[in-house]
Amino acid sequence: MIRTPICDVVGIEKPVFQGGMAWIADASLASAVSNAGGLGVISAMNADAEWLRGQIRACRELTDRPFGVNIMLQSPFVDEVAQVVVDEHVPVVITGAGTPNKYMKSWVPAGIKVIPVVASVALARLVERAGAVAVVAEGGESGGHVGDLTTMTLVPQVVDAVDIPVVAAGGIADGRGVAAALMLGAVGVQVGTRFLVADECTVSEEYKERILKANDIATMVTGRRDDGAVRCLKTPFSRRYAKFEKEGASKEELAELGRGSLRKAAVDGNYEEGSFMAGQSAGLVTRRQPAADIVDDLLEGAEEVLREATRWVR
Ligand code: TUI
Repeated sequence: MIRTPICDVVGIEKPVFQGGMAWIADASLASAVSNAGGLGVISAMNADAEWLRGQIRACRELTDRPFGVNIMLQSPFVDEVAQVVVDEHVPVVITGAGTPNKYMKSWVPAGIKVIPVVASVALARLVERAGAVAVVAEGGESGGHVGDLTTMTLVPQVVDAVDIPVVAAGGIADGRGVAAALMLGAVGVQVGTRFLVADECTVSEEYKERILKANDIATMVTGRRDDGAVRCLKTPFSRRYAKFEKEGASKEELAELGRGSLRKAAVDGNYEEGSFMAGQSAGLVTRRQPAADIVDDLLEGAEEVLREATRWVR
């Protein structure tokens, strides 16, 4: 068994967070991960207030354990969903893609445990001062919106910079990754890509198949030119986007091309026009399983390699 300080901070048994994947992470997946002893997370990205409220209530019907809501700070609905998490007494809020301090002023006094995703030491320090109970240090191996640093370099630097617990994310999809994260000083992991193929994940079949088929070089990053870097599978859509970018398309033209693309992948399974966000760990994801088996495999796999970890020490 692996139990760490993050378990007590959020009231979970197993130090595994499920990534808050936009258009994908709903009450079905979140409740399955929470019931398995990890922290399930609902993504508020695609949602207006009423959709999110419905998902939070559905999640409460499906589990009596703690769960989180992921708020993507660039979402057009950010102000309204920021209020919903207060009204609905959501236990944990995880933020991404920006600086959450403006909202922490209402979340922290409401008793919400705020755990921002950070891609730099500077932001980790800032959110610690603003009352974050922990941070997720996310390296650029992850899917979706990514920063520049790798998990290997970011995690230990964030661990050294803050006194709150650090959860590692980016590139972690099996027990070896979990063990490595613990060696870097993290006390938990956040995993997205591997949960895409969980039985309880409601993403399109096409998306699941593409993840299962992906190899080590199956992903690419677009958007670096305009500081909105996004990692997704190499598909007709992402190659077209990259070509437009290279040819000097304006930000507005690119926004138009990208509009609705994540929904087309996640909901419609449209391979030609969809944006299939995924991390570099997709090549490690080879089988469908219940979410509970994924949580246990991550931790049991870590235990196995950690027991051997001193093999070369003389
Ligand atoms: O947020 C994520 N991952 C995401 S958000 C997302 S939704 C989306 N949809 C369409 C286009 C683009 C995105 C999909 N995946 N991860 C957390 C994360 N945060 N990664 C990197 C950062 C980050 C980067 C810079 C956080 C703060 C930051 O600071 C800059 C600033 O705003 O101060």
